[in-house]
Amino acid sequence: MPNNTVKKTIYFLTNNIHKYEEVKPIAEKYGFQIEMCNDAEKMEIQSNDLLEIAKYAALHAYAKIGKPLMVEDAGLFVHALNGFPGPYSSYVFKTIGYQGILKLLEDTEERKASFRSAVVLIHEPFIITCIGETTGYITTSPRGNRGFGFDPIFVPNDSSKTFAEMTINEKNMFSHRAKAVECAFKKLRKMTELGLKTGISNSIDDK
Ligand code: ITT
Repeated sequence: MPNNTVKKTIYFLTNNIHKYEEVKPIAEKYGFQIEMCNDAEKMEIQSNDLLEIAKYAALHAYAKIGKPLMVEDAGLFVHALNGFPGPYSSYVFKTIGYQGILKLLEDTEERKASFRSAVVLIHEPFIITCIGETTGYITTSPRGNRGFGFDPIFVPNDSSKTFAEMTINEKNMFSHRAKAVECAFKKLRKMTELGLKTGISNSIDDK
């Protein structure tokens, strides 16, 4: 294989098949293919900052795997709960679930919430970071059976459907993850094209 061949596979460090399915069409749109990579090795530091968590996990995994990879960390931030569960969304979902969030908001009219996503993509010599945010509100009861996590109780602004009532394509038109991932692949495409033009393509060849 010639030296300047750019292999376009990015390993996505996640155990969440739904996240993979949401990210796949976006990566493809920019000419990359993603492969799900078991995140058993994923180091999750304790931090209030999603990007810090994702950065640490990506660098740690890259040191081990040495292949182009992406980490995406997301969370639900509920305004009336001062941003809870935020970076603790995974644990909160596993313990009290979305029913627990509905219960905490039972007598609250303030339903505003946002989903945030932090993406870290490493493709030597580039380290790309992007943030995506989608604001909306928490419903009073769950609706829809698609998606995962808090999807049945979140309605993004400018929609009447919860994420769980949307197809993947529809969710990608609104979601925090789609915004962050789109930003990351757009930057990566720009940088790899520039790399090819300027002759630094060898350093992004993951053979
Ligand atoms: P990883 O293996 O990639 O870490 P995960 O399911 O743990 O997958 P995150 O850490 O990014 O995913 O997200 C933490 C939790 O936040 C997740 O378990 C969901 O409960 C919730 N969440 C994140 N993104 C969501 C989305 O798009 N829709 C609904 N819930 C979401």
